[in-house]
Amino acid sequence: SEAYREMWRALDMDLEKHDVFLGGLPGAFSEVFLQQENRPARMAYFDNALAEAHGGRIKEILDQKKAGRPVAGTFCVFVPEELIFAVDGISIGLCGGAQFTVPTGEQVLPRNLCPLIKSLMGFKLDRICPYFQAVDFLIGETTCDGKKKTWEILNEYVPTYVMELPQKKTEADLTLWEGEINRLKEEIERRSGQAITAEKLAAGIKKANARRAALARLYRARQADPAPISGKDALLISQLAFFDDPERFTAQVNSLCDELEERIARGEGVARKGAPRLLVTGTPMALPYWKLHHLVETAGAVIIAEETCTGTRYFAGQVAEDGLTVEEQVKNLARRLTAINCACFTPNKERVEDILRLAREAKADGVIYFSLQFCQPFSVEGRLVEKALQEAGLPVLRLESDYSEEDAAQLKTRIDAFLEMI
Ligand code: BJ8
Repeated sequence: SEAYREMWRALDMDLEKHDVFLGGLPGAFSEVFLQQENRPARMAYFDNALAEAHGGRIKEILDQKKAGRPVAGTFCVFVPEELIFAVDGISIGLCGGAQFTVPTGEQVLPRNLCPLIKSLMGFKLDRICPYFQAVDFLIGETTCDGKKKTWEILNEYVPTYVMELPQKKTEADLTLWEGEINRLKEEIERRSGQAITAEKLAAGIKKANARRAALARLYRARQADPAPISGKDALLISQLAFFDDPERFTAQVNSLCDELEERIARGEGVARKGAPRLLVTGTPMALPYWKLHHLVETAGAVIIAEETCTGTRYFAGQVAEDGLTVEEQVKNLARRLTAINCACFTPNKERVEDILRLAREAKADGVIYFSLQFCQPFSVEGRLVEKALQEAGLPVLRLESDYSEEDAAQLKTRIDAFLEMI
């Protein structure tokens, strides 16, 4: 609408490029999502949330910003959004999942870098992401080398604060991380002009915990056979978790879970009973990356869990709510470090244990180990995971890909062969 165009112009967006970018999305969305059979009715909320991602949701954020609420962008599930919520701030997960912006990212970054990083950089340079235009500041973190060094470049365009995330999980690392959370707290206090009291932080922790609990409930519903919801729809919900208003989103996920639980009670599913059930593990899949899920599910299998940061790692590690002082609360926030098993850590054998447990809980027939091209942590760790899965007798298919569609036919052939074998 004209009102949205006015809003985008005010955000200094490149309207022409943005038109081209948005132009391709409805067709892709319809093909990937709307043509699925027997979708849960309550997916309607999430379909609309996606449709309004550059419209209604941005307007809402800008109104809240005008009312004095700070807006922060993040790129990693370790960054404690609880601190942003504590000052009534808005937290947006900004990883990029679109091939469209990769070539622009490559103007300032090496080509042999993970597409997630090139895409997010391209979104900023192309000025086609209203969220990137609306944020007051970004919070980066020292995870993989690619991300860590990208913050230095991104900082030329948007103020980027960097948290030092440790790479091991000893007591010394927990102490370092606790200090980093305290420093972020001071930064957010300075930017928002508000002191973070125990009461405010408790409210922030509750908000984030409630969202994690709702996503965990969705994950449990997917363990049913037949699965009551497709992997594609579950992935879309995870992706929207990074943008949507957390309280409204949580209520909608819980309402969807009510519907899914009724389906389970009736024995009703989206895929036919007996369809191969696959667990996907590896790198995160940022919006609008749906390629792998679409290929797998159109081949007749159903994805019943993702051990990724757009899956179980996002909601891992509830934060204890028993902290009475801010110091105790920050300690509780820091302890979440031990619950998320990202390949950026060494050693990281807990991730292998997570994958085996998730495969068992969700009754997986096989596992797809997925890495984005040039992601060193996840592709190197693939060998350990593959070995452990083989020892446990679980078939595993290792795939590496980027955001382009060039390898779709080749991936399809390998997925088909895998499904035939399991
Ligand atoms: S906790 S997975 S969100 S770092 S950007 S590591 S895909 S080369 S995203 Fe991540 Fe936090 Fe870990 Fe999760 Fe590889 Fe790309 Fe790096 Fe990536």
